[in-house]
Amino acid sequence: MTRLSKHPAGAISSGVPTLVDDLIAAVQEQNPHEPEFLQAVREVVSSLVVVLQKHPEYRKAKILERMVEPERVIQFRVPWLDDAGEVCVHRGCRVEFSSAIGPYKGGLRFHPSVNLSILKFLGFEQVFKNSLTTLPIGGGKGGANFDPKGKSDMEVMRFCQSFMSELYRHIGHNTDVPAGDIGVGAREIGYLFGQYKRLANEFTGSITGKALQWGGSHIRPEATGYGVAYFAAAMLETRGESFQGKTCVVSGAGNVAQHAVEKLIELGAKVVTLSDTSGFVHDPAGIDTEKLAWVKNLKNKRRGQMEEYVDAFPKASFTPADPTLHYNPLWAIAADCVFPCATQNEINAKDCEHLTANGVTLICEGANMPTTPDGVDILLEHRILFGPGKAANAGGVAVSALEMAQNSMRITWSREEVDRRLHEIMRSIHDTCADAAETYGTPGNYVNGANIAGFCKVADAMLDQGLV
Ligand code: NDP
Ligand code: 2IT
Repeated sequence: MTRLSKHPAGAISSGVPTLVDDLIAAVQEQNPHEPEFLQAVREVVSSLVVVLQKHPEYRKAKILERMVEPERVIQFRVPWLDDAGEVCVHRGCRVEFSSAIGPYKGGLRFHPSVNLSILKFLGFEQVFKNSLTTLPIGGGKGGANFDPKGKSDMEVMRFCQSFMSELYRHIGHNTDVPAGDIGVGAREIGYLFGQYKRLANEFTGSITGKALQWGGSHIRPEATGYGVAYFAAAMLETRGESFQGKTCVVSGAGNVAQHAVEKLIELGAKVVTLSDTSGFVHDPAGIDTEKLAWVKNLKNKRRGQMEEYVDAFPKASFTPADPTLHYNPLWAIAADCVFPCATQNEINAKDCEHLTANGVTLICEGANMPTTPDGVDILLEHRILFGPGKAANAGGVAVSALEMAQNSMRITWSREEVDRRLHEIMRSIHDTCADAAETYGTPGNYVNGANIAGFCKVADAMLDQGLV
């Protein structure tokens, strides 16, 4: 028996805070070198005290204790040859976290920082996110500590083929359906799917984010960013506001950032920043559709860095990334609305102090867990509209699930149809989070709302399915 199951089944509800503290301590003890995973667990679990108090059946069945343990973790060697003929070896992994409400579903991340802690935090978050989408998908995440940056297309292809040569035996359209994430875009998905199809000898929807011509869905590339903007618009609406004339600060310059900016411009906002690992650009005149097209070409085709932006648009300024600073000057730029769309823990408490001092109205997370917990506390204390990633960025995986549905039916819905469904889903996620926050006594707190609503659906499924 592990420490995770030491509590008596009938713990009285007044003992729930202790139960939760003990659970966090046990997770820490069993996963001592996984700070990101622990951070994600702590955040979710602290929202759930009120739920466990109300639902002894969840306590009795040890739902939470089971949910913090992935159903399966697969780790494997990825050997490949670079263009110079050198042997390279990377570590691949797939965390199959929960299949309570559908096949494991979640992206693959290729980035040198990838480790088990990061993949477990992402897989854990994905369980709740996918539950919120209204669609039947479980949660998972995978990836490798491989950096596609600076590699030739043929090197990326050889890596993807080697990675899939192991992964293919664990996935499938009814089992586990990977997709993209940081470092895994259209090019990587193409190579991964090609190798999957070759090994499995079947053309099924076992990967999403495919190109439109061979099984992809309209709007999937845009879905995460568009969804973030739709979610933020719904939050603004609760205060009778819209994006018209609002100044927005966005981080990242990849898939999520590009399409968030595209939709924000369409909704009447003025976006003044974008960033990548080289630093950030500040363009006070606004990044319009023409400049955005230039950025898309830079990042998706030429695979260059944002520092080049000021050569093309000299009225903008570029601030190089400075890891010695304890805050990011990007978040000190005055704005009405803020969209972190790069990576985890990119906004800390100091940054949140700058944001609140500048009178920010809304922060909506395009990335997964981009705000540190002490930062989130500051934003909530100031009653800023705060959309947590697991709700706000769920549009990407939601349209992935729509891609799976289209693949199963062997049909393709129109762009308008998918966008309409995405819009409806984001509205539904917003309302579900708002309702759950209200029901459990913290109106306007979308963090609690997302955690509670995401949890209850999975918990009920687990109760129905017995001890598995
Ligand atoms: P991309 O690889 O397309 O873009 C990532 C961007 O963030 C790049 O501009 C990259 O800079 C920058 N970035 C990455 N890591 C760091 C870092 N450590 N410090 C500073 N900048 C960094 O990824 P996505 O846009 O797909 O993903 C962005 C975020 O959104 C991630 O948190 C991801 O998990 C999340 N997400 C993605 C979804 C999707 O559908 N793609 C769905 C839901 C969430 P550079 O170009 O220099 O590497
Ligand atoms: O974090 C995420 O939700 C994603 N990277 C998208 C996952 C997916 O399966 O589309």
